[in-house]
Amino acid sequence: MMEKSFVMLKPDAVKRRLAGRIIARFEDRGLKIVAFKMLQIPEDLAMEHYQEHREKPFFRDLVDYITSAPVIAMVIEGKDCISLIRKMVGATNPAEADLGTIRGDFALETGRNIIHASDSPESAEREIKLFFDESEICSYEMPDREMIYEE
Ligand code: IDP
Repeated sequence: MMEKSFVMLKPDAVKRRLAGRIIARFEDRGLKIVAFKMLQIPEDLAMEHYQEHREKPFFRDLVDYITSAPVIAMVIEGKDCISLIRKMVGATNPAEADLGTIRGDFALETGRNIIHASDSPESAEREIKLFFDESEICSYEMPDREMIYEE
């Protein structure tokens, strides 16, 4: 099924100038970027985005980290792409992430794990709405679509 996922390059990815290489992995795989922006996340948006973690001991550090510098927020579309992108991103703790995953190749610690990706269709829908207006989500055909999908 065609899905949209919310993907965010965190401040450490931006400051370490890894954005191009990370984005290329999604493009190379055949996924389609349908929305894209750089922003410095305000504190209230950070707290809303990570609301499920508000009682956790690391919550304050997480909000400070995610608001510390600009992020690159994206909506990526593709067949069953929510779970696919989670696989490409790797485990939350980069020290445990498989080599070949984004976290496994570019990061070392949980609190500096460089990228966020939605973990379910419900969270994707919620997160896309938090960061993008409907008018910011683009629709276009990939000319090589039939080279990527069987039908
Ligand atoms: P995920 O980003 O892989 O979905 P979650 O468990 O949803 O992982 O946690 C959200 C984010 O909170 C993580 O990506 C990481 O930045 C941060 N985080 C999670 N657990 C810890 C922790 O134990 N210490 C510090 N930061 C954490």
